[in-house]
Amino acid sequence: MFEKILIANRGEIALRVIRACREMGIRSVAVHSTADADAMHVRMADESVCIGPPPGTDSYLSIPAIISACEITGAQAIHPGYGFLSENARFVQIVEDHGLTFIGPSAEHIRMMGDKITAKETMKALGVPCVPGSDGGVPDLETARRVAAEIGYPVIIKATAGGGGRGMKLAKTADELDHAFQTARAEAKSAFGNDEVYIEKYLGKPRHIEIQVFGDGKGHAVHLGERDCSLQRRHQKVLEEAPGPVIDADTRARIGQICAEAVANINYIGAGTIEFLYENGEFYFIEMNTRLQVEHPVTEAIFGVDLVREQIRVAEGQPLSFTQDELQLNGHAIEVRINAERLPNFAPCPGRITAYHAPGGLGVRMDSALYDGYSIPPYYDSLIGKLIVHGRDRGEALARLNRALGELIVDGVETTVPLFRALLCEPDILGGNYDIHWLERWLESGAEL
Ligand code: MV4
Repeated sequence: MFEKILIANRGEIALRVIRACREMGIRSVAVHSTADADAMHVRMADESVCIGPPPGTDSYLSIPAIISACEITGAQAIHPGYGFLSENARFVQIVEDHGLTFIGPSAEHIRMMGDKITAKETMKALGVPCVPGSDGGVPDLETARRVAAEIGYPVIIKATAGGGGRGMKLAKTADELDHAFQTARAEAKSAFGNDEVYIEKYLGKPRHIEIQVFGDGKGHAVHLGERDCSLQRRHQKVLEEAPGPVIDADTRARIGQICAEAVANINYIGAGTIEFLYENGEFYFIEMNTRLQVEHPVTEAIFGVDLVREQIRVAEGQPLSFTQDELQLNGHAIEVRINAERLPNFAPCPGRITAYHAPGGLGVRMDSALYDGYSIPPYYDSLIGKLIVHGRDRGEALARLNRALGELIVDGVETTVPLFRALLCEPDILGGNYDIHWLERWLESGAEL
C-alpha cells in the first residue's frame, strides 16, 4: 500500500486527488510553481514542494523537478491528474525507472492510444465499432483519392499524432481532397513532427458519447456507462451529463460490454475513456483517453463510486472494489465547467477573487480550488470550478443546476456562469436535443450573453 502520493498537478483536480488520499489514510504531497505558492492544493496537502517558475514547461511539466520532489519527500507514487504529464508515455517510463508507481495506465497503453491510427486498429481488432475509413495510414494523394471515393464524401483527414480536434481537415467533395490532404500532412508535420494521416467518413451531426472504463491490469475490466459531452466550443467541453439523454439501458449495456471486454483483453489498468461519435443509433469509435477526465464526477454521481480511490487501489495491485453487476446506475448528473472567462468571446479573465461562495444542498457538488481573496494566475487553464448536480432524473438535475447556479458567488472575475443560465432557458437543452455543433451554432446565431 502507498503511504505517500505526490500529485503532479494543480487546481481542483489536485484537491480531488488529495481528498481521495486523505480518506484512504495516505499522505499527500503537493507540487507547485512559484505562482501557486498560495494555491489551495498546497494548503490542503500534507506537504508541498516548489518545483519551479510559472510556465508549465518549467514546473508542472518538468520531469526532473517532479521526480526530485518524490525523492525529497519519499512519495512512492505519482497521480498526474488530467492534462500536464497525464498522457506522457516517456514520463511514465521514467517514473517506473526510478522505482516509483505511476497512478494510471502503462507507458505502452498510453503510447498505443496516443497514436490514433494504432488506437483505431487496436479497437477495431477488439470488436469496437469504428468510423469507416482508411486501413491505417494514407501515404500519398493517390491512395487518399481511392479511399475517399470508396467510403464516399464528405471525408475528414486526421493526423495520427493529433487528437482532441487538433490536426483535422474536412474535404466536402473530391475537388477539396488534394488541398485538404496536403495541408493536413504539412500541418501535422509542423505541429507534431509526424505527417502520418488517416481518412474517415465525415459524420455531419453526431453526438459525442464517451464510455467510462476501468481495468485492473490483470484482464478484468468494467464499464460505468456513458457521458454525453456534445456541448463543446472549439473542442472545449462546457457541459457534460450522464447518462446520455438518448442512450437507453440496452444500448448502454451493449456498447459498455464491448468497451469493457476490449480493455480487459489488453490488460488495461486504471481509468480510461473510449470516445465515440453517435449518429442514427450507431456508435463509431474515434479516440481513447488514457486518463481520468475532467468530467469524471458525473459518472461518480450516478454510480456512487470514487474513481480516484479506485485508480489508487489498482495501482497498488488491488482488485477493483466492484463487479459489473454491482454497478447500478442511479438518476442523472450534469456538470458545468466554470471558467474565468469573459463572455461572449470566452477571453481568459484571471484576477483576484473578491468574494466566493460555493453552492450546496442535496445533490450538489462543487469541485474548485477557489477561495475568498485568491488571485487566479494568468499562466494556466481558465477552469476555476466544476459544478456537478445529481437528481433522480434529468428534470430534477436540471432544476438543481439552476438552483445551485443561483447560489454560486464568484466576484472579482468574469465567469462562464451566465452561459449556463442562458442554456437553461433553451428548449433544446432542456429536451436533450443537441449535437456536437449545437453550441457553436447557437453562439453564432446571436445568443444573448
Ligand atoms: C470527427 C467528426 C466527424 N466525423 N470524425 C473532433 C475532436 C476529435 N476528438 C474528433 N473530432 C471530430 N471527429 C469524423 N469521422 C467531427 C469531429 C468534431 C467533434 C467531435 C466531438 C466533439 C466536438 C466536435 C466538434 C467538431 C468536430
